[in-house]
Formats: sequence, C-alpha cells, structure tokens
Amino acid sequence: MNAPTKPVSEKDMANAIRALAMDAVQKANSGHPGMPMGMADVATVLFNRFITLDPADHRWPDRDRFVLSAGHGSMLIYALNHLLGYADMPMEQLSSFRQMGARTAGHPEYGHAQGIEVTTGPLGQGIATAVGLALAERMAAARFPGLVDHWTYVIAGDGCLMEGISHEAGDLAGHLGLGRLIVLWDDNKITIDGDTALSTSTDQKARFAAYGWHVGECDAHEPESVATAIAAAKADPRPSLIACRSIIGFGAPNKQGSHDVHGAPLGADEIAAARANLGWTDAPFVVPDSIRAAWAKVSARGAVARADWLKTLAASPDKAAFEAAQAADPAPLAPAMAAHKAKLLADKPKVATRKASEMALEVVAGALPFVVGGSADLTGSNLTKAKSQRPVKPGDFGGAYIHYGIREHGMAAAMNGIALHGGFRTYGGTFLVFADYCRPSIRLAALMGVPVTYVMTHDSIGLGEDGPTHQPVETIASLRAIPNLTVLRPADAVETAEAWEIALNSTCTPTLLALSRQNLPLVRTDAGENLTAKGAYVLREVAKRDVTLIATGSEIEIALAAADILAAEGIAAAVVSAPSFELFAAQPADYRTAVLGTAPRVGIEAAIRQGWDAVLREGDAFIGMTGFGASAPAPALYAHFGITKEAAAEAARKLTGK
Ligand SMILES: Cc1ncc(C[n+]2csc(CCOP(=O)(O)OP(=O)(O)O)c2C)c(N)n1
Ligand SMILES: [Mg+2]
Repeated sequence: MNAPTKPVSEKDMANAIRALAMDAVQKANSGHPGMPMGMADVATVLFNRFITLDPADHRWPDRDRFVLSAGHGSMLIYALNHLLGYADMPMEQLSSFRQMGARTAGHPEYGHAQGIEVTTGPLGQGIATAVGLALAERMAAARFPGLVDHWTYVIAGDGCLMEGISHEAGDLAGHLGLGRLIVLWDDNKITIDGDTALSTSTDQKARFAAYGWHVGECDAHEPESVATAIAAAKADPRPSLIACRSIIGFGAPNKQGSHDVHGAPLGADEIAAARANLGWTDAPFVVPDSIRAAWAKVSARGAVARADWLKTLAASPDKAAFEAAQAADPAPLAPAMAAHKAKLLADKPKVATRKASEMALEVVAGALPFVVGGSADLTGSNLTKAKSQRPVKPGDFGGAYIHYGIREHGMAAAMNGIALHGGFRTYGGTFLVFADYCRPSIRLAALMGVPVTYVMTHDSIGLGEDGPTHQPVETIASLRAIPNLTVLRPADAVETAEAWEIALNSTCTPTLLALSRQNLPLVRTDAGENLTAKGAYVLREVAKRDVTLIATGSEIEIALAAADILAAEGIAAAVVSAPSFELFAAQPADYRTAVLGTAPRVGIEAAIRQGWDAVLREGDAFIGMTGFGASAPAPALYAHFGITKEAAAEAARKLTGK
C-alpha cells in the first residue's frame, strides 16, 4: 500500500512560486526574487480563494483583473500564470526569464503573454491604471447589469505608494467609491536603498483612510489572516487597501528581510539554504504534480464560472449590445463624420480647433455609444464634453463623462485602464503643456499599444496672456519623440474632424490632438479623402514651385498668407499642411517626395525646431520658437517672436534668391 500523501497546503502552493522565482532569477543572473518570495503567500490565498479567471480564455470580459503594480516582482506573475496553466507560459518561458524573445520580459509586458493585464515597472503606474480598470468595470456594470460583475486586485509595493501618482489614483478611487478595487500593499518596509525609514514616515493606512478607503491589514505569511482581510475588503463598499505585513525574500534564511534580496540573485548557497528551510526538495524548475493539481483547481473553478457566465450572456437581452461595446467598432462614425464635414465646408466656420474638436465630439458621442471621456478640470477650456454625456458620479456610473479633477497623471493612467478593460474607447483632456504631467502614462499607452486619445488644447504661444508657464514650446517635439504615438496638430475644423476619425479608428496606437485656443479659418475646400491621415499633403499647389511652405495647425494660416505675399511678387509658393509627422513618415517614399518637392522649404510652427529634420533639409529655413514664450495677447506674441507671414515670406525670398 502506498503511504498516504500529505494534502497540499497553501504554504506548499506558495513555495512553488518561491522556488520558481529563485530559480529563474538565478538562471537569468538578473531579476528581483525578494518581492515574489515575500508576497507568495498573499498571492496564493488571493488566487486560490478569491480571483476568478479562466486561462482557457484570457479575454473573458467578466474575469477578475489582477495587476502586479510592483512590476519588478515579475517572476510572481510568471510563476502564477505558469501554475494556473496559461498555454503560453510553459516552464521553458520561466527558464528563459529576461532573455531575448521570451515572453517573460524583465517587467510584465501587456500583450507579451496572456494574463498580463497591464504593463508595469514604472512604480505607481499599476495602481493608477487599476483605478481605470475598476472604473470601467463599474461603468460597464451600469450599462450591462448581470453581465459585468468583477473585481480588480492589485499588488503594490512601498515604491508604488511613495510615487506621487498613487495620491491622484487613491483620491480619485476614494471619491468615486470604487469598491471593487482591492490593493494589497506589500508592506515589507524595504526598498532598494534599505529600510523605508530612510525616506518616509507616512502612515499609509491613515492616508488611504483619508481618501475614503477601507483599510485593513494582515500577516502576509498567515493564509487565514490574509483571507480574513480580503473577505473584509470585499464586504466593504469602499475601495480597500490591505497592509500585508510581509518579509521580503521570505524563506531565504540568511537574506530575508533585507534589501539584499530586492534585486539580485540569491546565489547558489542561499538557494540551497532556502530549499532546506522551506522543505522544497525538487530540482530547479520542477513542481510536484500534487502542487500542480492544487493550482489547476483554481483554474477549474474559473472555468466553471466562465461557463455559467456564457450561459447568462446567451440568455441576456443585452447580448448584442454587450458584444458591440466589446468590439467597439468605429464603423458608424464614418457616415456621421462625412455629413459633419460636408456641413463644415458649407458653413466655413472660423473656430479654434479646440472648438472644432467639440463639434466633432458631438458627432462621435452620437455615433459611438461606447466612447467615454473626461478632462482634468478643464472641461470648459478643453471643450471635451458632448452635450449628451452625463457625468460619472459616485454610485452612478451610467454616465459617459469623467471629471478627473486636477489629476493629469492619474487621468492618463486611468485612461489606460479603461481602454485595457475593454468595452470602451476613451479620451481625456488637459492643456498641452501639461502633457508633461501625463507623460509616464502616455509612454506606457504607446508601449502597450492602447488606442486612447489625448485632447490637449492651448497648444502654443497662441494661447496668449497666460504666459510661458502655459505655452508649450518643446512639448510637441518631446511628444513626437515617443514611439507609437500619433501626434496630430490640425489646422482647421475639417482636419480636426479627420483627426478624430484617425483617433477612433486606431487599434494599437494612442493619438494626441494638439488643438488651438485661438480661432482659425477653414482652409480646406474638400473633405472627400481623409488627407490628415496622410500626415502631410499639398494644401495649395502652384504650377512650378519656387518654394514650399510647410506648416502645422495654427501656422497654416500664416503659410497661406505668406504664399499670397510671395505670389504678388512672382514667387510661386506651394503650401503643405503637415498635421502629423508620424503618419507622414509612414507614407510611401514617392508620396512623401511628391508632397515635399525639390524646391527650397520653409517650415513654420510656433514651437522649437527639433524634429523638423523629418521634412527640412540642410539649408532650408524654419520659422518658430527658440526659447520660452511670454505673457501678452497672442497677436503681439506672434509678432514679437517673428512667427509672421512677413517673416515666412522673407525666409522664402532669401532661399529662392528672388
Ligand atoms: C518610477 C520608478 N522609479 C524607480 C524605479 C526603480 N525601482 C524599482 S523597484 C524600486 C524599489 C521599490 O521598492 P518596493 O516597492 O518597496 O519594492 P520591494 O523592494 O519591497 O520589492 C525602485 C526604486 C522604478 N521601477 N520606477
Ligand atoms: Mg518594499
């Protein structure tokens, strides 16, 4: 008779995570074993008893979301996803941790592997993105009751809570009462430099309580303590922070509790000591079948839940509407926008592009019910609210407009979460100069490939009297530097409508609209083809070019006026509108050559020249800014900084020698 096998405990399940984390970091000779080892027990209880997901369908819309905000602990999520049985996370992925081509990147990357909901690593982004996930869950639940009913769980470290964005995110979540958000704080009192006492004295629980959160605590190495705390968090209607008192590197007898285990391999001797200490007898990258079977039960529970949900969906009168929101198909926008653009051509409105954006948004909101937006307290300036959009409020999530408050960074991260959740397309507004306050989240949107839209108004010295603190000069160049971000600076109401169509048809690239405060004339005379989508196009052609004037946004008006001056002098100037350098760069070479021509070129943009080498050559001229702006009315600023039709004409004369 075989000896009875010892039943597998949650401690055993957690030790599998610890062993895999130690072994993968050791093999890679790089990585962070301390966090996965310290939080292995918490993660085990969380997944074993609470989280519902099904690795057989990682896109199941009603799955619980798990965000590893402390992204340096990536081996925690890779080990979990391996043990849960995701098909794309076999043991070979763990043994090639951090190597070229492996899905097990240094930090968890959305889209590299199933079950990674959010790219994390820049501390604080995960918790702030999770606020967007939890908000989207409530908004979707309000629209489709009975079909959407899930939780967002976050594991965050001391670093995530020290980052400023955690304040914006915590405040917003507390205000909105996002009770399905549960943050498990790895309260290990250690960061890279050593004890957290080196750099912080904050009572984090009091801080989150002040935001209106439920706060709890647990012993991170006692499964019942963890389970009790999570159950209490679930029972409370507020968002929850659970301080999980943990020991970093738990299990490594000589190194645990010290910053030495944060981000370096334990070494062969300490791994051997940890194996002995934990009673883990298996070889590296080997998990006993009994422990695998225990983890498989977690996935089996999720599979049952998903099967039930599919039955509910099949019987739901909302099935078609739910699936349409999931697909977020922008097709209905095209005819509505065509009618809008035809009306623009007839009416020829002279409006700021921020106003043109508002006009386009009315069309968007009418055509695409899954679009939700907001602004960081600048709704009346950004003009981001369509009339039909009701505000989202605590306890009333049926609205489509989010008052983000003065929290640009939190907004940009929440937008990522809303987009990643699915069921919505989303946008958010602020002044362009405050793109810098959003930048880490914009960068992650671009890296993850989430098609959010930034509505950034007051895009140059043209905003006038608010002065240089508010006048972007280097901002557009710095945004053009972000890979996989489409920056659009439309020149009139037609280009602005086209820009919105580009944004909403984008599938894996975020879009940033740089919009004017000041009024601009309608320069387009037809709207058959979306010319903005080409990035740059010939707005005014001449028989034989002496010079090509290339401008963006509000400076198109200047380019056209300069061309008129030159024409009167017998100098033939073509005008190229260049709303997006990225889209232009993606055009075939022969198109780009035809648009830019061979004649001398003058670039005009009320911003610094950096980046204009995309369209200007050695010897071409640039009319723009060389430093910060000033506080004065816009026309006086343009004259003062020499961004005028006269200056453009003079530059053209010099280049052509005429
Ligand atoms: C925005 C940002 N700043 C700095 C880092 C580098 N960094 C990675 S982990 C870490 C310390 C984090 O401490 P904690 O969250 O307590 O993690 P633990 O050491 O407990 O695993 C730092 C500074 C980062 N990843 N992101
Ligand atoms: Mg820590």
